[in-house]
Amino acid sequence: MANSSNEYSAKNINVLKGLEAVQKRPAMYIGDVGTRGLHHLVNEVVDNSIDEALAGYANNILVTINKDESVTVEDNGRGIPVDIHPDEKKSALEIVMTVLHAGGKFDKNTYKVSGGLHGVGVSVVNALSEWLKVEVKRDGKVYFQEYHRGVPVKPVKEIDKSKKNETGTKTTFLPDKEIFKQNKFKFDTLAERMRELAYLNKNITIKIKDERNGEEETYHFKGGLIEFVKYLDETREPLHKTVYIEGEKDNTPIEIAFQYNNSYNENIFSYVNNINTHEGGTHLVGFKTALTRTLNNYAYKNGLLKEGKINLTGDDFREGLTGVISVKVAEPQFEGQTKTKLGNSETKSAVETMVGEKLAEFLEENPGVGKKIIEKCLRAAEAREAARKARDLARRKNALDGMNLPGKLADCSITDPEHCEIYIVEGDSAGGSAKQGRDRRFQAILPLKGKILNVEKAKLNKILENNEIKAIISAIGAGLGADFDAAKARYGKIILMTDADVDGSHIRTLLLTFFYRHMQDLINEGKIYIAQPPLYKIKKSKQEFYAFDDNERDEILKRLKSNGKESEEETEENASEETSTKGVLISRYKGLGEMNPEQLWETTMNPETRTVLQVNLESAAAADKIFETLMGDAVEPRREFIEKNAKYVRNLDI
Ligand code: 0RA
Repeated sequence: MANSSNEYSAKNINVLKGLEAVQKRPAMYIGDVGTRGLHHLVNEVVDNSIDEALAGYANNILVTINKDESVTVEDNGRGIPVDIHPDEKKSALEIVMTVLHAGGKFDKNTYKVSGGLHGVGVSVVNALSEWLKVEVKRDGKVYFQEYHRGVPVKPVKEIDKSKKNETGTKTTFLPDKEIFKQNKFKFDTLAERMRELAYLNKNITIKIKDERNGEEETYHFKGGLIEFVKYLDETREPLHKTVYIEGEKDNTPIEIAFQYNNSYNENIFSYVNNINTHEGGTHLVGFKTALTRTLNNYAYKNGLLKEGKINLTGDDFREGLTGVISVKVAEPQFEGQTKTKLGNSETKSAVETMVGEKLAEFLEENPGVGKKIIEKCLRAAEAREAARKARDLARRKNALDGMNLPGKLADCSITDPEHCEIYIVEGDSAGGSAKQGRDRRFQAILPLKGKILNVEKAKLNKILENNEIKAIISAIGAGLGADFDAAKARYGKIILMTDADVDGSHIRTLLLTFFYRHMQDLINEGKIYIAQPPLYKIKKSKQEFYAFDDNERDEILKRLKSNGKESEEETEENASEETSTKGVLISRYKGLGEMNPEQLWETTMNPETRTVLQVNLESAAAADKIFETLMGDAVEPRREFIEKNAKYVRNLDI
């Protein structure tokens, strides 16, 4: 008898070619094969269920992280069609799961994404999975198919009956360990995205479960973006009830919510087809233009601007503004460095027109709110004027423009930013070691004294008076805030090097807050890094090893133990003192200052041997929330956040 499985595989030559392309160059399809890429696999599968929900057929999505690190995504949509495709002689389900970009062919009415990382199709997830199993409930039956590294094991098969009215799709996959070296899913990373999706799509309920530890969350937000804005401003005080705009203009569904609060930061997050457009684009421009024009008109018409006083600029209308803009675009064009900038020009006019009309209406109906908003903007204009004066003063003294580099900076000799890096180092003693240990050709060192100012709580003019911050601004030499120009940065890498203790992590967070609020393009362009100094030195006779965490320490000790039978184990938890066990010496570094220049170079600064973490903005909304919670005025949410997320904060990967 013929081996049906082999015969079956033989028909899949074209499919194999497609899958191989994905397996050979996974990063081309999912961005990278690190933690980020791993989590994108789940997002990709969930996106398909969200599409089904947006088409009006599903309202429930369940994501489960299973004990074996596989993930299951279930929805109650129509179920992927299973009928046999007349040309291909295969089930539609099989085609969706194995042919690149086949998903979209079946349904043209939803807002699919082209370009960017999402929307590559579930077949990409299939190609990058050791195995994937899909179950479809349709027409009172349950259909099933399984794949190994994207290749179907058998044709689609009916495996059960289901209740007539029950429909849906359930996909379970185990990412390929040969491709994803880091294959552990983080609940928080997935949950953050599910929460965001639930805010952006108010009719859907998304539940996420972690079978590894029983953790689970259910997200459903009746108020949609209104609740999203409230969540973002949980630790700030809103000045009025949230402005909410919803509707469709020129076939573009638009949803916007915003409010002014008691902070000085602008926090507008924009989305296209549920994707965070970090770099903004036409929808955001349309919103800003309409906001400035409508508020200016309103202020003028109602006599709220005093004759001869300050003019209000666009920036003034956005100080202390938190808002979310979400649009659905049928054929989005994504541009920019990270392909997260919307290019469609028709979207600008759609958003601009809609916001112009509806905001004017809102202001007429809520004159009290209108007055409060204009007063807030006038205060912003006054502060801007004060900051401008402070900046002019500082400029005259050459403190900010890089002409006069800070005295503490040990600059490098090469001047091409591409090849230069600056270490911003906690404390003078570590700064001293770093200066001696560095390669002075391309590495600059800027030591900082103590804690820098918390920019989350300060107005711009105060920020500009702070010496440590002035030193950072002038060393980088690219201006600040609205005037910041990342292209002028004097270094291609900016590396934050702080101690591996509580103070060090606080200083690192203060620095990240500063870069996030005032030099965000450095983060967008991937120029900010976090140095990773070792936690332990392990010495055995003449050999020295460094361990960067407890696991690594234990592994090194195990290796040494199995090499030399004489060195019995006895690894102490929290060995903060030098611990000697039969010739093995373990010391824990208390701070960077304890390392001599050679050690610092070898472990933390030598590009050949060091590890540095690149800081990226996976979710700008999440980053904003973290900074505001950690650095803002409200104490109680901060305490709660730290208690709940102690682990997460330590590994702050904004
Ligand atoms: C195209 C057509 C139909 C359903 C789907 C796609 C669909 C895809 C996914 C992916 C995950 N969950 C899904 N649910 C549905 C149905 C066409 C019809 O029934 O007429």
